[in-house]
Amino acid sequence: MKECLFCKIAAGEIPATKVYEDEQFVVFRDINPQAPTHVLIIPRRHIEKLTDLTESESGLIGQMQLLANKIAEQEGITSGGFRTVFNCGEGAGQSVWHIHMHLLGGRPMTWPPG
Ligand code: DGP
Repeated sequence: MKECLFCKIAAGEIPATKVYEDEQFVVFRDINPQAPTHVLIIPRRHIEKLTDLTESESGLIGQMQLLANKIAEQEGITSGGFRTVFNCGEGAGQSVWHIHMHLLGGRPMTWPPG
């Protein structure tokens, strides 16, 4: 998607601190981190929001979580606990219209989130 910020980051057209990338996914540090580790896991494929996922894409979220587990290990935040979050829709705080999983850790997490 030409005008999508995260598509541009995935393509390397806009700089970001990438911590992982492969053919399907890119992981980079959030520009406004809410925890010592705060990265965003995105599929390269442009999908606006969770509710746009189709049956054939249902495996994508599982793959993203497995990748989050791997990055959490890499970041050393597994034993302390971490959180993965999707915001879906404006009311939930989604501000970038390309699905992304937040991975946060490195500090105690409270509940409920704001
Ligand atoms: P959300 O509110 O769930 O749509 O999360 C969007 C996140 O994207 C937010 O935590 C800030 C982050 N973000 C926005 N613009 C940029 C950017 O240009 N670079 C990086 N690295 N992160 C960004």
